[in-house]
Amino acid sequence: MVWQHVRMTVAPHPTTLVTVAPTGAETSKADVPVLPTTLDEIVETAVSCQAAGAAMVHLHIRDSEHRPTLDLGYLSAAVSAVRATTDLVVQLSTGGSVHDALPDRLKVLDAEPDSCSLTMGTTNFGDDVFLNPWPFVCELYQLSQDREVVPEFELFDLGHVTALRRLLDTYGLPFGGRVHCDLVMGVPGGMPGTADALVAVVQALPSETTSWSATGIGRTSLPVAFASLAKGGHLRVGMEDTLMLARGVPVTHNAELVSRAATLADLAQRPAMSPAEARELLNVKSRHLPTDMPAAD
Ligand code: KMH
Ligand code: ZN
Repeated sequence: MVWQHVRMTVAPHPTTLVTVAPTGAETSKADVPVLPTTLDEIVETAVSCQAAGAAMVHLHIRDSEHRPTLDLGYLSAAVSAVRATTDLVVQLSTGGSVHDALPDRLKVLDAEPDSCSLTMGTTNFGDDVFLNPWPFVCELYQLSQDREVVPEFELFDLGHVTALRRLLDTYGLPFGGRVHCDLVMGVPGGMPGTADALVAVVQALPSETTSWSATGIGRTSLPVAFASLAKGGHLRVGMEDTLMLARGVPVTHNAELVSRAATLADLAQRPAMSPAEARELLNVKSRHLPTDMPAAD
């Protein structure tokens, strides 16, 4: 067998979706003052991260006291501001914080994001529990179909793949017809951030899956990124998941993590894709006003 003739069964996408998750809900501003929490900081972060190679932003919003909020006014203001200043696909978290009530998490879709996260099961989350009971998952999924919001299925464990299979069998394909997953690895209580775990999940993904990314929490960020690229996946990075660039080197801006991810994608010869390519990949509804087009009065 001549090695040049060896083919991969599924060709990886020629470019890499880099998603930035800049803030999260679990780190406090007091502990990490450079965490973007105000609207101005979120917008500046989104603009810088798009320039560094991000095509989608996964947003958690904070209130005026820098506390996580699911208040519709804050959410809508952030969606509008990021849309007005970038071309990024805007994904709102429906996971919120571990303390958020399930009905409040459903209301996130009222802010009309392009995409929403949708976690496929309950997970121990450090000392807390990230609650995602099956009836809630089903309700949120059907709401995303009704509201024409493209879900990103968050998989924290191998069992979440089984739940995704069940969801697709019960309710059919998401709005837009694409099945995009994100492996969230290395959460204390979820699957480990290892290449072995990544391969096990990827091999079990439903055949309807059209794209997937992976993110590794904390020090698993780099091994998960390498494993994802090696397996043909996309990348999520950001201060929601990783606060250190290396031992003793804190992240000072999300763009550092995005820029590093874009460099890895270049090395893998699958450079970071543009927001326009990401819209096509995920088939999000056209809600976005291009940045060069003035808003109508
Ligand atoms: N903050 C975590 C408990 C998501 O955004 O959908 C949940 C989370 C997942 O971050
Ligand atoms: Zn999140």
